[in-house]
Amino acid sequence: MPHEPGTTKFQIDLRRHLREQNICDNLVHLICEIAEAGKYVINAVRTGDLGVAGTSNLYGEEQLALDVLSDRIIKKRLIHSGVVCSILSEEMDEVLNVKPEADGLYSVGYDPLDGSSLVDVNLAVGTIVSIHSGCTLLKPGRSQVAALYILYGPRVSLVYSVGKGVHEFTMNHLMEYTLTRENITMQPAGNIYSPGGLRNKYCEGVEKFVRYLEAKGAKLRYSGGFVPDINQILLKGKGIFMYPALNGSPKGKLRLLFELNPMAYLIEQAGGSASNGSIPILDIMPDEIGQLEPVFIGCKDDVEKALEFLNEE
Ligand code: AFP
Repeated sequence: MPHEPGTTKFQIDLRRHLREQNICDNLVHLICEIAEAGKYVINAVRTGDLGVAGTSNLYGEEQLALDVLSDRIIKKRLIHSGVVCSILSEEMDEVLNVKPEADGLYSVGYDPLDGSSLVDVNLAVGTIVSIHSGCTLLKPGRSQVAALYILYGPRVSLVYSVGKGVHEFTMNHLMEYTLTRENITMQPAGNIYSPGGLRNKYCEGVEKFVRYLEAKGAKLRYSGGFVPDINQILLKGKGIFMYPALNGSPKGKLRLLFELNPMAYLIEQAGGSASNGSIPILDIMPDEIGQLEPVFIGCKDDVEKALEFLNEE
């Protein structure tokens, strides 16, 4: 969508860019509310308590005070947005029904602070959001109407798609999000790989794929944070992230509803692909809210190559 003449892309703020996508006003409002919540989350990350909350989540993972605070900030914003009917986050044990089913409402699945355990060593973390129309999140990721993440790094950036390309906004000194990249696209193959998990627990096919990548000179880039690791591959337009099935953890570690589906939506919108090793992530019909899936996500040819090695087994 070309901008009005005389406007440089750096003057385009998030709300205006969303309006140019010709989407429902409620969806514009919802994404802007989530973006606004990110300003309070970044403040909590920069100054908040790094201790434990004394509770654990659905996965038995100890919750940090920041996990709980970030979740509360976003949840409150979603509830008061007036356009959300159901909410689910990584920090919740069950879906929260906010409003009865009605037209123009959305369901939101989110990881409020993915990688939170990295904050106390000052590494980048992020918020990941999946948006469906209607009141259920237990649908294949391909039916999402939007996905976004907010990356709390040296700069705060927000990357979103409503199915019409992938666009990056960066927070300026006034804490406004301004357009910095539009219609981000990925190359067919790349030279970065992010191998999650423990290599000594990889199956033979994944081990052979990693050796193939090393032989072709690919560079290992892995921070332990899904958002910065995906952001690097997306913005450089080249590479693959994987968190495969591990011996002892056949479904890997990452959550389908609020980590893999939104990231797969964004990567596919940028021309990449995402698979669980058998089928595209976005085609998986979720059985339960806490479902985990192995993942190979990034450049289309790199993901295809990974599947070749897996299928040789
Ligand atoms: P935490 O949220 O517990 O820090 O886990 C982060 C994460 O879910 C995802 O952001 C990373 O890609 C992945 O785990 C890293 O897992 P490993 O530490 O097992 O490599």
